[in-house]
This record gives sequence, structure tokens and C-alpha cells, in this order.
Amino acid sequence: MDVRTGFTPWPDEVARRYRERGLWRGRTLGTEFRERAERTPDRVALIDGDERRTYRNLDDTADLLAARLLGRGLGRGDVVVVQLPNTAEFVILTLACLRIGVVPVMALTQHRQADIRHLFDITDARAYAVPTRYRDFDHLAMADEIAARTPSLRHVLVAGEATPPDRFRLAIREDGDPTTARSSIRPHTPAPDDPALLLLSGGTTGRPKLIARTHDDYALNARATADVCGITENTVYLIALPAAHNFALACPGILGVLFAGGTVVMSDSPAPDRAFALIERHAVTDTAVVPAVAHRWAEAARTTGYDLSSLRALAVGGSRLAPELARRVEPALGVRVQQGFGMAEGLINYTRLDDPDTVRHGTQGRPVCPDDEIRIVDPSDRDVPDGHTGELLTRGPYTIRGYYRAPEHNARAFTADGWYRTGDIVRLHPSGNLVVEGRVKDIINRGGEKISAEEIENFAYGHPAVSDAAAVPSPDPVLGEVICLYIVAKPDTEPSPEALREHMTRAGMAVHKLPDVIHVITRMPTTNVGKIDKAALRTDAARRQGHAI
Ligand code: J2J
Repeated sequence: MDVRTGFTPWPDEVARRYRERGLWRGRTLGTEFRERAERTPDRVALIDGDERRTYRNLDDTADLLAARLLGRGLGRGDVVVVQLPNTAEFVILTLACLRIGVVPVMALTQHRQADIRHLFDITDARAYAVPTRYRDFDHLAMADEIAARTPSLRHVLVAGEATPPDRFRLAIREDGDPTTARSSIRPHTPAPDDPALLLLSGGTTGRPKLIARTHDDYALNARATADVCGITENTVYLIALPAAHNFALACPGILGVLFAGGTVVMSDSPAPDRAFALIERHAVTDTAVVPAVAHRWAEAARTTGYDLSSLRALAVGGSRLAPELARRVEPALGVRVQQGFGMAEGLINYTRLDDPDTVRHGTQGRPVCPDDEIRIVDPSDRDVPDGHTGELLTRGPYTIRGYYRAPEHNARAFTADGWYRTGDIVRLHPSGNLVVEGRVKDIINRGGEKISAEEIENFAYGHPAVSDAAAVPSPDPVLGEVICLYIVAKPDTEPSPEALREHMTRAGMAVHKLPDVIHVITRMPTTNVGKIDKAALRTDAARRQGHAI
């Protein structure tokens, strides 16, 4: 099935307006990069370890790989599940796919069988890109197991060294003639309003939802965020968060920096020692992190001797940044903090670099594009008075109109006139910026990683001794929130937290979704309508952690 089936387009007249206003430029992401590469062929585009690639080299390598993908029968509308760490291969494969309309699904390296199989089920992906091993996990073995039970999967693209000969190896380092490759791929350029890639949503339901972003809208996303972050040809940008995240991929991230002619430096970890060494070595000017990482960096900067003086701006987002931490990070790292409140579904808010301290430290910013529309509403969808809290709804030229192949969920997640219900509780600051005050969606935001409570509960119910399960966030001084799972056992059983965790791992749960804390209790607290009282559990979890909430 073609990827365009199940994608919700913008209404025609809205799309026409976005084109007329020059927001959608009718160029694919592959073309955006090509045009930049033609302008600054000799500048350094990408650094990964000791490997440096100029714009010309990256452009050629992407073409060579695109031609090989075509040679394997992959083309416009085919889907490939990409599960690669922060490496040059991630960038090269992504650019190659974007050139010929192969649609990457951006999975995380922490995902395991359950999530990956779900991605294949939704997309009928024909290829799967994996490292051989990563962080002590044998991805190649997982790819084999998935291939054995997934008829649509025809090609395993392997990044890295030794690869068995019966596979299609992702050979991105080999030589070839880029001119021949370029002419063979030219007729396969996708349409700018085709879905370009699929992002994963943290989601509120049992399984992650997919977010289809078009070339037109994602190019705007990358360009508008690069503008408000002051990205230029002189920017050296460290990718310290997982590249598969929207934040690191295009806000401005890899694509925003590459379209502006800057240099992208890949880091396989946000750990201070790794990241600081790269900042010093490559004179990194900009990067983006989640608050948990900002906290670690600010602490580490006091004791490590790295020269961080090149660093100019630090974008911080993904979960709530406490104003005290925002204030502390700036002198500790010698940077200006730029808060980002965004979502893979679209809307990105940023504070601006020249905003006063009160705004930069105390708000999560304002939309990056003048055509972003926002409303703050009460539970009956009525606009709240200015300054009051309510749920944030949004529409705009890079915000989706529906999740991919999820009609039932879309009926709840979007209003009839196309507003996306973010599930975030916000308030408008007098400066016109948004302040995130909470959320109505039942997720856990673990250090910026969003995990659906229902998904964790479903895994727990898979254990034969579990009678009742409820997952709630528990406050954590570093990660902000961690996953706390409450269990009621069936009569005459005594499942231990270790046994439950082992069960979830065996069931293929992603590494970052495993509960941090499990409490086995005798009875679930319930509300007066008989539902599990999650508010009571959240309070209990906070109390057990020793935090007041
Ligand atoms: C509180 N909650 C926040 C913030 C996101 C830039 C920045 C973040 C993301 C991202 C992103 C928050 N304070 N500063 O894609 O490009 C929570 C909200 C939001 C959800 C989206 C980007 N910044 N959040 O985090 O798709 O609840 O995107 O709805 O992963 O993260 O999560 P995600």
C-alpha cells in the first residue's frame, strides 16, 4: 500500500493560501538540500567522529545511496523503518530517502520488538535500517526475528562494519559515479505535498501514533526554526539528542542547519564528557537539549576543564524547564538559553534570543511562524480569558490535520475544523509567550521522552498475575518525571517488580518505557464513578519519592 493512503491533507483552500504566502515553496526536502549544496559545495556539512563531509560529498553520497535504493526496487511511496543512532549514516540515509520519495519512519534505538512490529503493521514498510549492535543490543538479530514474521519487509539495511553477505548492506562509503546516480534518480523526485517522513508521537493511547510530515510543511518547519535560532553558514550545531526526534531533526536540528549551510556535528550521547569534548574540538556554537541534560551540563561544567567558549545558544525543550534552572544554566555554560516548546505534530514555540530575562527564563516561547494559529480553551472548547489556563489547540502550515492511518483517534485528537488538541495546559503570559502549566493527556514525560500510560498498563496486563495496573508520573529531580507503575495482584499470586520488568522486556517493550518504580498494592484507589483515581496515585508516588507536589 502506498504511504499516501491514510494521510490527511490540508483543505485545498488552506493549502492554496500557504502556497500563495510563500510558506510552502513547492520544493522537496531533497531539493532544498541540493540547492544549498550547490551554493556552498566546499563547506563542511557533517562531522561524525573523525569523518568530515563537505556539502558536495554529502550530496553525492546521498545520491549514490538513493540510486542503490532504487536499484533494489524501493521508490516513491515505499516506507523504511529507520532505527539508527546519531551517525553520519542516519543523515545520509535520510537524505537519500527524501530524494526519491522513500519515506523513513523515525524509530528510536531504544525501541524493541513490540514497537517496531507495530510500525511495520501500520506502514507495511519494505525496508528496515539498523546498526549491527548498539549499546550491547544485537539489532541485527532483532531485524532477523522481525523479518521472519513480516511479509512486507524485503530489505534490511545495515549500517556499520561486518555484515553477512545475504543482506542488503547499507553501503554508504563505497565509491561510484555521482553523475550517473544523479541522472538515474532525477525522474523519481517526489511531489512536494507528498508525505516525506513519519515521526512517532508520544501518544496518549495504547500504541504510538505516526505523524506524516510533507516536504512542503517540514521544509517550513526547518526554515522557520532556523531563522528564530539565528542559524547561518557559520553555525556549528551539535546533535546531542536522538536524531530521530523532531527537535533534533528539524527544529532547527539537522535539516535546519543543513539548509542554512552550517555544520552538523553528531554526538552519540548527551553525556557531558562526550558532548563537551565535541564542543571544544569543533568549536560548536549551538545545540539543543532537554532540561534533564541542561541540568547535568550545568553541574558538570563546574568541574570539567573543557573550553565551551564557542557555545552561543542552548535550546532547551521537550519538558518543563524550571526558571531557576534556566537562570543557572546561562552563566554556568556561558550561553543564552532559548526555550523550545514543540511537538512532532507541528507547532513549535521558541523564546527569542533577544527577549528579556523574564521571558527567556520564565516562558516557553511563542510560535515560530506568523501563520501558526493558537487557541487556549476550557473543557467545552470555549476560549478562556487572557492569562487564564486552558488546553492549547493549534492549526497551521506545518501542523498535521490527522495522525497517519488513525481515523478513530483523529476524531478525538482534532476538532471538526482542524484544530489539533495538544493535551497541554498553557497560559498566555502578558508578553505574548506561552507558559506550559500541565497537561490533560495521560502520558509520562520522562526526561523529554513521552510515554503513554495506557501502553505501560497494557504491557502489565500481559502478565498473568496482574489484576489491576496504573502508570503515573513520579517526580524526579533530574529527569523531571519517571515512570511509576502500581499493580494489584490476582489472588494467591505475588509478582515481584523484577518478574514484572522481566516479563515486559520479554514482551518486547522499549527500553525507555520500562517502569522505573513498581509498587504492588492491595487495592487501587477509585474515584466516585469507580475509575482508577490517578490523581491519588500521583500524590502517593510523589510522597513515596519524598517530594511534595
Ligand atoms: C513543557 N512541555 C513540553 C516544554 C515539549 C522542540 C521542543 C520539544 C519537542 C517535543 C519538539 C515542552 N515544556 N518546553 O518536537 O521540536 C511536551 C508537551 C508537548 C510534547 C511534545 C521540538 N516541550 N513539551 O518534545 O513530540 O507536552 O516534541 O505536547 O516529543 O512535549 O513532545 P514531542
